[in-house]
Amino acid sequence: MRLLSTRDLADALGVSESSLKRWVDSGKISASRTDGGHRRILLSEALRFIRDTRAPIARPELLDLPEVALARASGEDRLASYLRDGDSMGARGWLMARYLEGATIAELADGPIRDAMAALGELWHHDDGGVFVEHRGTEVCLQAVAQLRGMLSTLPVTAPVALGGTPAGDPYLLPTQLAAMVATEAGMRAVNLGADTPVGAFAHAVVEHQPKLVWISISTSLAPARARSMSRWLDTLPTTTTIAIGGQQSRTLSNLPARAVRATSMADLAAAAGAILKRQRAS
Ligand code: B12
Repeated sequence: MRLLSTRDLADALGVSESSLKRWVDSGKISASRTDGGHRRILLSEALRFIRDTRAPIARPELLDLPEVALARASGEDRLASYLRDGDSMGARGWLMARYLEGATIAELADGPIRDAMAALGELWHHDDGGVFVEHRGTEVCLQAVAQLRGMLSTLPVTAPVALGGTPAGDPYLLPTQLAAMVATEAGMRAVNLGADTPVGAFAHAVVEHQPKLVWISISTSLAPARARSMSRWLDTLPTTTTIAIGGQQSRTLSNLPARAVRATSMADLAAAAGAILKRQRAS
């Protein structure tokens, strides 16, 4: 991870170096010292400070965020346009800029990402050209979301685990990736098993990771036999495990254990993760 000098960060934020040194010395920004006594700031710490204080970035390229500068320069204000045009840099810059302005992952997922993907999903009705644009845009969105995932802080090994994925036959990668990021942002260590995960694989993963939260994302209609085997398995989970079920076709999973939460948004998942962490802190 890159280390910034106080001059680097001051220039990026468009403030004086003396202000920046003051913020470091008062503990607003954590820094280490070189052998010569110079302050050095981790890029991740600089981004945390920018997000928490909503500090405007004057020169994003100085923080290794050239895509933010590019998205700004293009003036395009809709994620959907970047996805439709297959503009990977633009989509990454747009998402990252919103994140650095303070939007949470759940807000981005339930708002612009969901809306932009829904707009993309209208295209395949028309012709193969629409299908091509939809597939390309989905890939661009997945890349942008993955880059954002890399910016989330790493959590201590003592943090409780959240684990999830989509059932066998469900190819949808984006919602389960976002669920993992929402759990991480809430303070849980996320294990995302990704798309098309058989029940047996969920079962093995749960034995290994002992999660406090299991999420299942269902975007495509679940065949009755698969739904039965999934709900039988969920029933075997310890009562201390929170179960969250969501996604466009989550209704096709019936006979859930009574304690399973049916959720419609990533905000609901963030709330479930927050409640687990609150209980853990209290005990
Ligand atoms: C990308 C995409 C695909 C890609 C997926 C690629 C990949 N690897 O991920 C591919 C190309 C595989 C695909 C295939 C198909 N697709 Co498709 N696809 C989409 C699209 C455009 C985006 C889905 C997406 O990622 N959305 C973004 C996420 C973030 O939004 P979301 O799913 O709404 O999730 C939100 C909530 O539900 C919730 N949530 C989700 N999961 C969870 C989990 C938990 C625990 C919680 C708490 C909350 C939660 O939070 C999210 C954020 O708010 C949608 C359009 C749309 N409206 O969504 C169509 C769409 C879902 N597809 C559709 C169709 C018809 C198909 C195909 C049948 C097309 C075909 N003829 O082959 C196939 C079927 C594939 C299958 N096996 O089921 C239709 C479904 C219509 C219907 N209601 O039945 C849609 C709606 C497009 C449309 N407008 O017609 N698709």
